[in-house]
Amino acid sequence: MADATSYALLPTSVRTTTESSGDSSLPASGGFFFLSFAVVLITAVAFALGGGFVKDAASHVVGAISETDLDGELQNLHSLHPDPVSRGPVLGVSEKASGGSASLLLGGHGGYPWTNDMLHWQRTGFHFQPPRNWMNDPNGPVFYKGWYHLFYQYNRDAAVWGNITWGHAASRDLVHWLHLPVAMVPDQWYDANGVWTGSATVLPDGGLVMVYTGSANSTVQVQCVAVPADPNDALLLHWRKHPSNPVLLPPPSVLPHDFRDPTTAWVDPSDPSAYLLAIGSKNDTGDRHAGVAYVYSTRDFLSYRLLPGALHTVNGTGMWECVDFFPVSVDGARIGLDTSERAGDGVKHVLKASLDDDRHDYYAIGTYVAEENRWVPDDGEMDVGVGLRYDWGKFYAAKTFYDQNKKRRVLWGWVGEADSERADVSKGWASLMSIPRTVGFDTKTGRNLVFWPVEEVEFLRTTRYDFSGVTVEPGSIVPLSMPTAAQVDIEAQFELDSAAVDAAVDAEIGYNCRTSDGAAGRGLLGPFGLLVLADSVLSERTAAYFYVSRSADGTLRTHFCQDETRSSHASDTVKRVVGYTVPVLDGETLSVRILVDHSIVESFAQGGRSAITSRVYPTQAFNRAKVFLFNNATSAHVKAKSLRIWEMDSTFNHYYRQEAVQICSN
Ligand code: DQQ
Repeated sequence: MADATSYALLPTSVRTTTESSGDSSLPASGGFFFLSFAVVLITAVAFALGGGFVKDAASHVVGAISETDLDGELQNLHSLHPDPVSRGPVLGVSEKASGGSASLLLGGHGGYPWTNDMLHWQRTGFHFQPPRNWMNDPNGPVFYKGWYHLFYQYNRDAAVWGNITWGHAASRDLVHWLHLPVAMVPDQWYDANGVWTGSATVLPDGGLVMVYTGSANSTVQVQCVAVPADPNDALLLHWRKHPSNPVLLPPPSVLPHDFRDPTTAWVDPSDPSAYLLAIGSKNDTGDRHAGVAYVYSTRDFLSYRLLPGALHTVNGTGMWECVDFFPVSVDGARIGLDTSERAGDGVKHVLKASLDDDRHDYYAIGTYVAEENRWVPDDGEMDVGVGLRYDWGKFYAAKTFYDQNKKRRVLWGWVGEADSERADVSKGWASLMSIPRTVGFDTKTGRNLVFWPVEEVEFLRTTRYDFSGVTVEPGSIVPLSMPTAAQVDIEAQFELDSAAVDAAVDAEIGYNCRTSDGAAGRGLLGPFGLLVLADSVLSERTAAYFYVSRSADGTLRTHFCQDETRSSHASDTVKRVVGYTVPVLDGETLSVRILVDHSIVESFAQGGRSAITSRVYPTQAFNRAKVFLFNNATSAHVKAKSLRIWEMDSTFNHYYRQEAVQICSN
């Protein structure tokens, strides 16, 4: 599909600056790199003439599932429903296809004619992904005997969801990984349909226990326990499923396939010899369609007691998958708290649920009243499932862990594909993990969390390019000259010209990223920001941008959005405009950090108050990805007060063997 955008490249000025290189600790002025850029004017129609949006095209597929009995089950269902049916619900969990339209079910034909070079380029350089095949949720992340462990939902047979095992990798620093043999496979009756999501609990003596969901068959989910076969093995290579499994069956009040994904356990504040853990579920009685988090008490992880009531429930939100529940320090005294930290002065609790209905991770901050088995959101209107999200893009089934090594809380999220299942099968893999992000309370707003790439990501920065001080005229684009921008870390701060802001009394009211024209729209005070993974003529580009509007009461509102709609000529990828308002306090400049790593773009606005993740699949920009500044506002000049871009090293992950353990240990 050719992009309908027509614009003329009209260089109006050329400027040179110096910049630093190599050691990223050097100041910008200390290096010898030469920068030149052209300011390119475009007309209002330039962006606006772009092609229409390609909305989500839900794919309905039946893919490669190895167990014969399950195949039989799918066949039966398929004969009842002549239309394609999705694989997930049949097997007791939601849709797992990537969302693009060229599905395997349709014979694997059609769709964009991807070349091997393009598909090969889509693999990332510094994000975690298994060497091959399908991955989904992060499981049981933990720091154990000097190693960070990441387990994940993994199909070792194919690049589509099914036959779920626990993949496993370990790392010294959360960015360089040692791929280890799978930790658990479906080899028991109680997890024959899949070893599903679970969490790790570190015991006071340093021991470790995993509680996970066994999918016994397509209609029953049970909870199971596994422990390290050799607790002295820092790599945790072997796991022993407990002979008492399953340790927990669905209570009579819930449907047996709506009972999954146990959290990390925390010490019961009223009984230090007991642990509590939460499990997500759904209450479909009447027309409630409520998401629910139930809490169980246990002393030995083998026998459990359901506490009366529920930790929390929200009508209309449907099945809560992958619930997470953890304390945050609200006075900013500590960046992370152990999961067992008690509620009280300076400590609130975050409840997160992954909504099966819309595949987004929602959270709220509130008060945990342990003695009443109750959690109450600070703001009822911003409750779980209706308010804040961890990320406004493609990001699901996330899980945090307390890193006792660096005393921080770290978040992993599953970033699925937005291309077709057929393309996933061709490239031989599907899904990435987000960059690991620290999670903390935003002491400035007092209302939200902040998410930020772990500091170890900065060690991957190599050559730095500094474009600070560039002013972008209304309706213009500025190419940023650097050799390649497929793996970069960008940090920018923008200033909107204050005269234009004051004059913009008529700035649009009710702007919404999702329903807007994205980067192609034009308003008095936006959109402006960066175009990444762009080709030189901008026929493909992904925009991370701000848009300042007014609220009904006349105050300014800032939106942070990501526009994927022009990210690829391929029409069988899901492309959307995503994002939401982001708080900007008096005196703050607008700031964004963007991690670009081939087919993933992760952006963090205002120090991480808002995060957006996109998957994009360029057909022109691949291998020669460029970055541009743009300002499509009609009246405001925008100055990039600071703008630095680092090339990023690859993490060159290793497969498990003794030499690799040595290399990764150093
Ligand atoms: N993925 C797992 C389930 C969980 C879902 C199955 C969330 O345990 O509810 O792969 O993506």
